[in-house]
Amino acid sequence: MRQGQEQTIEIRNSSGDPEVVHWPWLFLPPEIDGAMEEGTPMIPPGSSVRYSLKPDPPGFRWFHTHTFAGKDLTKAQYGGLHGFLLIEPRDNPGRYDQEVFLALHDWGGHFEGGGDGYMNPVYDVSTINGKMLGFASRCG
Ligand SMILES: [Cu+2]
Repeated sequence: MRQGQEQTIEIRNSSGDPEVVHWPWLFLPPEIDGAMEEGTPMIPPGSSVRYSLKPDPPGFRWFHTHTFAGKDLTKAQYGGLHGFLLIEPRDNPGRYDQEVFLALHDWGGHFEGGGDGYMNPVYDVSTINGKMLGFASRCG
């Protein structure tokens, strides 16, 4: 996105639960900011919403769910409901030839108990941009 250039974003909730998308560090009105405690309505399952916004300030951002997953390590943020957002400055977008985003995420979570009754989340798989280490058999 370009700073200050109006964008229309459609979000479809394909999950089975009410969802909401937070846009941290963007200057947005509370009804679309994505924090339900500040007034953004939840998106019902199977529904879509359309937001119009003028992205600001510039920089690397991300968006993510603000739904509380509780102990369900497959829901919300645990389920990978996040993404990247690059807002290039209105003027002087910089001198680079490539921008590379890396998303590290853990999957297949479950709780394992400690001797003191405390439960720790443990994951089966870790990925970078959705790929496990060794996904590509050859590099270079
Ligand atoms: Cu947030």
